[in-house]
Amino acid sequence: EQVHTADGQGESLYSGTVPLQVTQKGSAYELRDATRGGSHTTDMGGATDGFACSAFGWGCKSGTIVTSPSTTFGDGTNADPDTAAADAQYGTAVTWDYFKGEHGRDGIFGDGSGSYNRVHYGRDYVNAFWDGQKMTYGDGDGVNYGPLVSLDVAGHEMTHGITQNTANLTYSGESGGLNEATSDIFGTMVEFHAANSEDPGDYLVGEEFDLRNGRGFRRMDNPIADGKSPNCWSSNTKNLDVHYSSGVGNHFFYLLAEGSGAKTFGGVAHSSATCDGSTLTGIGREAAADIWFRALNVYMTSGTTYAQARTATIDAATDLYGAGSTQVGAVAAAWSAVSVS
Ligand code: ASN
Ligand code: ZN
Repeated sequence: EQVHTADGQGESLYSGTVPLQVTQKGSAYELRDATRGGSHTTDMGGATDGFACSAFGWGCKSGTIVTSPSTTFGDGTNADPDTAAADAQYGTAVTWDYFKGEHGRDGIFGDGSGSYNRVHYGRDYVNAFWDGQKMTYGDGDGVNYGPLVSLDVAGHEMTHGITQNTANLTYSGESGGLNEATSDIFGTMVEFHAANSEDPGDYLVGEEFDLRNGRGFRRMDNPIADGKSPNCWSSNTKNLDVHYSSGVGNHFFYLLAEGSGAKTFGGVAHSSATCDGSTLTGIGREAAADIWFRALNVYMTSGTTYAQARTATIDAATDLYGAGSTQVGAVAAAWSAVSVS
């Protein structure tokens, strides 16, 4: 059967009016992007997976493909359930384009095939996740948090898929912290990649749907601001929840890209201090991200520790910029600045 792809658009919650590739189905349109491996978005209508899904891998629900009578999806408000779907689908498109354009990665699986998003998962669910096959997004509780379909979180969840299909960092201990940091790093890069006036790009994670103070769950310039994520490595880092032990990797990446001291992103003051008192100059986001991606794709393995991540990123920077380059020196200095030697 021939696929009829059409230029559509989303009226999103967090990114304004966004372009979407949609698929004609009869006299209607599906939120399915034939130009990006058939990536699509389904609506769970408040349903969740049962116990048997996580325990045995059956009883998982796939939701209903989001459909519109026109090429426009959503109305920019939560009154229309297709609005959050438009954000999720847009997040997939931007993440797809970021990884393909910047890192030559052809989708999560590296073979050009797509995955899918499930939105409106559960009731008052304040989380999002990758389960090995697809991304799932909750609506938040509507009081402190809105739907978790912002670009940084979409990029974060899709990056879990890419990590699983590259280094496959085990999701516990230090490798788990590196897995989480990888998702925060590329989720942030995706946000910058799509930077628009409504969401200009910053090193906060989840600020768009934070209805309390707009600061989100985590921040990379000063991870300890959440009270739990360490700025500096210690022998206890491996014992922390992976969403906190990521702080060391997030802080490293910020220092490598932006350097120490104060900067402003998206109108939000950022400030990063080193653990060893050094002063660092950043090498820029693109170089830092290229180094991290090559380390993830070529050098890191399932059991990589922070000390091994230092070696992996130095090796990646050496490949990309040459031994003795400014970038290699900056990678070493930024790891030392988060107490990883
Ligand atoms: N939102 C979380 C994450 O992607 C869900 C989890 O704990 N895996 O990290
Ligand atoms: Zn994660």
